[in-house]
Amino acid sequence: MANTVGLLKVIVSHGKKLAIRDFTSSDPYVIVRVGDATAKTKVIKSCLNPVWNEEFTFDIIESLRAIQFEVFDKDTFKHDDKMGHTFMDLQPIFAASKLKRALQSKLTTGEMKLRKVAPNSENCLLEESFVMYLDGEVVFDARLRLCDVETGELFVKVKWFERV
Ligand SMILES: [Ca+2]
Repeated sequence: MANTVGLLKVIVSHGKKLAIRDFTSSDPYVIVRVGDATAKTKVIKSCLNPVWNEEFTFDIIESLRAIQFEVFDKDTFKHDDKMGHTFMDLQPIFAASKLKRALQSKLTTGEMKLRKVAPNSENCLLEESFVMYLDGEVVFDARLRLCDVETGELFVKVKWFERV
């Protein structure tokens, strides 16, 4: 692929307090959008706190700024219902990766906070989070607020592998 700057591993971990779209529950799944590429988790039946723990890998091109997540309720006889959407800004991860490169000779195994990311109007974070250096990898664990929905949080983790 042209201008590929690295690989992003996206782990869709779990959801919390998701919205009800059937009688008393929902059958949630997540669509991950990274540029033109999409991936879909499995459907968890009748669950508002689903655990997916699914990992997807995407090629990342230079112009990409964010990844999108959409949650849906699977239905059999009608269109799937929306359960909110959210996104993750990739800039702090790219910046942390640059820092990691600059520090390379000083980094060993173990873990270190590379960059603090505060919740603001430009991101969907629910709490202050850190892009971490974990045994050679750049990892960002994020708790994201779902938008355009009455309730719901999405927990995702990304690992960034810069092409060198
Ligand atoms: Ca359903």
